[in-house]
Amino acid sequence: MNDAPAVNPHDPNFISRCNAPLRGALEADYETLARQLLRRGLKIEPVTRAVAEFQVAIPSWGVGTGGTRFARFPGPGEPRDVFDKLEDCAVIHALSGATPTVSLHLPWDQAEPRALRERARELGLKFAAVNSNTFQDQRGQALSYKFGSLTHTDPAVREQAVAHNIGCIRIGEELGSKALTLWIADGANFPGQQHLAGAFERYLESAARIYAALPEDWQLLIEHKMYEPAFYATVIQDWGSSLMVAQSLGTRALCLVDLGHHAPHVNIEMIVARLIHAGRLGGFHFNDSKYGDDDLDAGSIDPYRLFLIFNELVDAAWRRVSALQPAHMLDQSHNVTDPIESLISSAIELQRAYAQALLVDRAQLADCQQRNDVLMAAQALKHAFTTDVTPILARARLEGGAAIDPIGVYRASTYRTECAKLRPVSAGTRSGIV
Ligand code: LRH
Ligand code: MN
Repeated sequence: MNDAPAVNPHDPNFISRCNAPLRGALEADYETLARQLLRRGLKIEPVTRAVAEFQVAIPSWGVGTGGTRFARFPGPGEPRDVFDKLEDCAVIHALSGATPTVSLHLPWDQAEPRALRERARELGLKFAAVNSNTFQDQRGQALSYKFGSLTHTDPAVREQAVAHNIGCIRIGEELGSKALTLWIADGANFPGQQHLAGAFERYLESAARIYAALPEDWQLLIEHKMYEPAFYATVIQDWGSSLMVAQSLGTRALCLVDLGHHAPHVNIEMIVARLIHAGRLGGFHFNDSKYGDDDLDAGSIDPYRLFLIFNELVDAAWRRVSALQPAHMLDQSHNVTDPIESLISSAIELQRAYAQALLVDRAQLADCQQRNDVLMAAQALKHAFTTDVTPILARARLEGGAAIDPIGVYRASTYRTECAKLRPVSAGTRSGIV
């Protein structure tokens, strides 16, 4: 940004100036926790190192204020375009140290790939999976997706949707991405509206053509969703449908789990365990929800569920499950908070769940499970979950040149105020997430 704001939150000197008065207390808390863990036979350093290496991608569509079908209340300094979004993503990474990649959504983030790549490089960012969009009709689009895209009964509409996805792959290649996330809204609102088997077969045929266009080092991430915008049947409605697709397409087709895409009370950590068993867990869209696809901040409603998901990932690593490298991404809609603050704190809540999962005494847990000592088995998980790992998370940030108190630094900076001056208020309270 050629007219840099007065106090730039990603200025390392500013960050270390803010860290200085906090270092002493952090040191003391860290030593206390280290002693506590040592009494449990656990070394703190490997956990801190693992947390420092943990990365999660930021959804470009998450840095602008989100909305619902009722309204959207834009905040000051809304990003005007993908370049403003990259600026905001750079602030999130500078302060959290955990978000070096951005997941773009096309055509929402359409821009000249070389300029995008160059700007990202300047900001120290890279691109994660790209997301296609055949759930909206774009201006000038020939054929409508009202009745579906990859599964539409009209082969010309399916052709248009396949071409769009292949176009996204080509742009992603220029950006250095290595995956396409494929979520489609295709489905029905009424019984009888859609032939359930026929729609799935049309999906498989269309997806096979997208898969065939993948560069050999790319992955196709299939994202299932129970409902919305279809309210009776969604073609890729659950993990079973997603797994069937992945297994029919090929080894580089994997399943992406968006935490908000399940019915309330569904055991998502069990789904994660099954997809790991099948060797098809490709990634996550982390968020939280109480009812539907609420896209709330990760760990804000049910942090124990988030912990149990990371517990499955750490357990698989402990069992040396091969080639398990799920792509971690956030997918949230920030309707009433500053998106930058929500994304910083959400990235940290993922690190928290990961660090806690690393503190599970897996040998003790396995022994309790073997002897059906139910209570002690449950206690083994709760003991880790109830450990306050905040000093580990802050230490990992400090060692990575990020902020001990990232929200404090962000608020002490004048970033949002400067953005408000530079970025005119976007007119009107449009609904929808962008
Ligand atoms: C669908 C979804 C999908 C994105 C969209 C923005 O609900 O989770 O991942 O394309 O949100
Ligand atoms: Mn998602």
